[in-house]
Amino acid sequence: MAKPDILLVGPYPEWDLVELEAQYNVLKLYEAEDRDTFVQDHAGGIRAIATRGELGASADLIAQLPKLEIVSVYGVGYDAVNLDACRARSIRVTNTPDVLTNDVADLGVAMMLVQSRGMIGAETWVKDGSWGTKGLYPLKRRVWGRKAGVLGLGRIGFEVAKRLKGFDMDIAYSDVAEKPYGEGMTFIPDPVELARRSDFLFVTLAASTVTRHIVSRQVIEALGPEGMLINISRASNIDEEALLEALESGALRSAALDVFEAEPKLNPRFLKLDNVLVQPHHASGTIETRKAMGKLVRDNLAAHFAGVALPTPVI
Ligand code: 8YV
Repeated sequence: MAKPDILLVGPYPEWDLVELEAQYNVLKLYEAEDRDTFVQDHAGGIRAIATRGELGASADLIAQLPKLEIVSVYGVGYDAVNLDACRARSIRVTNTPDVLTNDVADLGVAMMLVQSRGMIGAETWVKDGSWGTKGLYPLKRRVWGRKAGVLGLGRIGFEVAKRLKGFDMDIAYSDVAEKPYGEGMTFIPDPVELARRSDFLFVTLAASTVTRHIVSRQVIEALGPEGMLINISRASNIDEEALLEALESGALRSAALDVFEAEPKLNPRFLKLDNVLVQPHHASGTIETRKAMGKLVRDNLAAHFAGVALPTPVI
């Protein structure tokens, strides 16, 4: 029996590619010289899309694939998949939750520590000889015992909060409703009020049209000149122009960001700032977790083509 055609939107690690190519006829969109022609040439046979969280599947791409049955996302965020276009044609969508939760939370907390304690600059201080010529490294800011806000107490937000308790931090959170598992934390529905009472504000909520720019200019101003913003969700959750202006003026003390609008072509203004820790969208980027994500992508595809329940359906 012929292997089903699947469209691979972005590159997967070799260990995933080998497994996929054993089961499917993998069409690599990202290697095509002319993507539109490539899709048109193969459209009639493509039954599945395998994509990445940040790449998704647009309404235009979905419309070009008359035989499409499923979109399998390598990532927990499916905001770049046009769900309305999928719903209209009963196209299934899956993602890879849970397997990456702890890695993402780990990196978010690490980013807070590295930025607040100035560890990137401290390593330069040693390596460029400043320690010997200029003496003691400038004092930075404490983390333990201070106030943290978690915007979105979902799986990742909860794991961030769990880690912050280990630093004896005073933790509050915002979400659409108070959470039964939020004991020991203060529920503050309004993101502006959450920012006002926080020294460190983590953005951990799933991105959607509803959450776009939820970290508004007002939230950023409320976090203020002593505050730090940590984003391990999606850039769309933040008004990036307002963030840049606040960082450039000192209205916001600092930020630690793993995601950016138009990444990897992030706004060059970020690169001129010394109060921002920039990271290349690698919060889930460990071998262990990416192998688990790849397997979940394949398990979802296999379940679909076997006609059995999907392990991690979105729709
Ligand atoms: C993924 C992410 O690793 O899970 C998501 O939604 O953004 C990342 O954790 C990335 O999408 C893989 O390309």
